[in-house]
Amino acid sequence: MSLHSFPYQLYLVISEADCMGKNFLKVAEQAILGGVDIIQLREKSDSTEKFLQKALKLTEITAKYGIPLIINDNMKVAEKVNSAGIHVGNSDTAPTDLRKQPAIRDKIIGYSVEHLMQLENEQTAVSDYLGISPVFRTQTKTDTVTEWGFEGITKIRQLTDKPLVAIGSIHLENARAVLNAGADCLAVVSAICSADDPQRAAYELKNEILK
Ligand code: TZP
Ligand code: MG
Repeated sequence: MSLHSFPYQLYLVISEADCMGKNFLKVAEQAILGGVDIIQLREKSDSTEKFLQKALKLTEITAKYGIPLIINDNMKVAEKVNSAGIHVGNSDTAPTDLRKQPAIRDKIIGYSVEHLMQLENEQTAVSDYLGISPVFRTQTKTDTVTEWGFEGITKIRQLTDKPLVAIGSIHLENARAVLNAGADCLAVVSAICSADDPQRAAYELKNEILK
């Protein structure tokens, strides 16, 4: 059962390191001004305390613009900043367990699909959206399993009605094809975080989605 609708089309996944020395809070704000409508903070190597401090600062920006903030795989941080949601992978805390946590149970839960078998388990059923991870191999995250490609998106689309968030080497040139293959939402890291002008990069991607 999903608790939330998912009316988002351009999803920024951000970490400080992926912003290449730029201020990640500024990048996030510029991305919002360009048209990003949901943001995930993904800090894989920070202590919980450091992650929390970043999340608190980012919350000031997302709250200012009314943009949902999703926390990657850290229940404590998600709880403390009262984020809109949490995103987990196939080997993180299971969505069914997240739904049992009082502070988490009502949040948006995103779940990455790395194997087709996951579509048969109850984890997908209790999630609000599924990440198709990765659509294409990417330098941003190298420990990936299946490279889904366009065919993989279409196959998953046929197996589930859940909102599908595609991630992995998505940029302006392949954005339309990823949507046409069956994705509902595009998630990007480098297409926005390493752009010279993150606001413009977000604007162009959003424009492509809305075409
Ligand atoms: N999960 C699957 S691929 C990926 C994540 C977090 C990184 C995507 O980064 P980029 O730079 O948009 O390819
Ligand atoms: Mg994980």
